[in-house]
Amino acid sequence: MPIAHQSNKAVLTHPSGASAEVYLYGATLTSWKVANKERIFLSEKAILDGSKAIRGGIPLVFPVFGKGRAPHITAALPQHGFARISLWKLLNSSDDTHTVTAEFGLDHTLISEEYRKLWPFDFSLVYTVKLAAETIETQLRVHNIGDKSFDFNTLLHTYFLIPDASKVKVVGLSGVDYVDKVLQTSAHQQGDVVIRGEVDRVYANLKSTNFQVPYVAEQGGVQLQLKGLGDVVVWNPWTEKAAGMADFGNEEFHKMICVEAGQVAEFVALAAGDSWEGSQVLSLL
Ligand code: TA6
Repeated sequence: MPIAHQSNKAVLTHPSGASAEVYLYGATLTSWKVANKERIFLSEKAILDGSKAIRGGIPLVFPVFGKGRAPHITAALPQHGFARISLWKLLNSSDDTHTVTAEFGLDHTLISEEYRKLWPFDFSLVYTVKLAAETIETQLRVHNIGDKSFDFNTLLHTYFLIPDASKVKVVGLSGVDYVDKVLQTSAHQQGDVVIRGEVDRVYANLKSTNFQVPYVAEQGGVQLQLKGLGDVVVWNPWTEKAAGMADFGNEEFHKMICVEAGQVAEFVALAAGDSWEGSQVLSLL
């Protein structure tokens, strides 16, 4: 059955055997398997009962990246916004010879009173997951269905499962300026990004829409093809930050890298009645 709708998640299964799982909590995709091999990192300590953002998968950051800053209206919202900690609906699903598709929705009537007060805009989010034999596309559409314009950040906060963090690189960011949140400075990327310690960087104004994360010591890796997303965040917590997260194993930083596509360096302004969309297609190297 292409789509199995369980109480708290939807399971997509492609005739090729590829599969994906999306929790309604945050519309968080927590698994993508091709050839029976998992490609997405989910912490063994991740909390999956809807009481906290899921540690791993593809959490959806909206309407603010990180902690908003006063006087901006997002200042009082939780870190990374409310979308990843709200309960979404499965709107519909379909399948054809090539693709299994599921659409999830969240709007201002589905978020808590608290967040509604903090972010008093009428909005509708539609998140589409398209699973094919060897690729998966995740697309977010933001609709301003109110009579006031609003600003937002958004990010597909993707955690990739990798053999060894010290033996991967991110290709496609060379020549791009970034904000280094570890060293609290701005810098210019030269060559590929490698992980040799804690990395937390926001690359803005990308020069390409295509990025690869090849495994250096062995065959394989993943590729990201972006549309409508102009920034990439690269994150690995390494030892200290890993030890400081209760929902993350102390040694799990060896097995993951976050390469996150979105609009975070600046806010996107969306006028009343307007819509915005951005997407990524993940494929295998
Ligand atoms: O996207 C990278 C980042 O903003 C890091 O600064 C780190 O905080 C990470 O997200 C995880 O954030 P979380 O709120 O899920 O603990």
